[in-house]
Amino acid sequence: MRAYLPFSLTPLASLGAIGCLAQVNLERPDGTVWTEGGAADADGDGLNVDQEDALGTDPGNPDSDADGWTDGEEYTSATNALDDADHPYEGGWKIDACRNDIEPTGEAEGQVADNFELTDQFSETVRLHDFCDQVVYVIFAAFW
Ligand SMILES: [Ca+2]
Ligand SMILES: [Ca+2]
Ligand SMILES: [Ca+2]
Ligand SMILES: [Ca+2]
Repeated sequence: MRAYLPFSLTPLASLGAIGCLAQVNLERPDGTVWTEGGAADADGDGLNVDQEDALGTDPGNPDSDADGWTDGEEYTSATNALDDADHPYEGGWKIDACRNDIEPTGEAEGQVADNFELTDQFSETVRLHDFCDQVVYVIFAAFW
């Protein structure tokens, strides 16, 4: 099942024919926008050929790592389009690109916690650092 993602691809020009130029405007969750002109998006994944070259993805395959998410969806979701174990959450949870820059500092108030994992209501493993720059409430309970 594919869930709604709160991000969108905004093609400034959608030219379908191979060899045509297309400028594509891609916005990531943190608001950064990547505008790149280049040969048209022949595989329909939302990335033109220059963008695919820059990312190392296959311009002839909409899902280069075969994880079920297109290269364009992965770029705008800040996941790795070349790693099938890394993809957007089914629940549509926003993943921020800063997740790879986080260094845990400890467990005291004000420190950065380890990148622990929990299971969400879709039975998918979610990782804390994916939600950097967002407010996250974590409720713990223990039973004996
Ligand atoms: Ca493409
Ligand atoms: Ca592609
Ligand atoms: Ca993919
Ligand atoms: Ca992936």
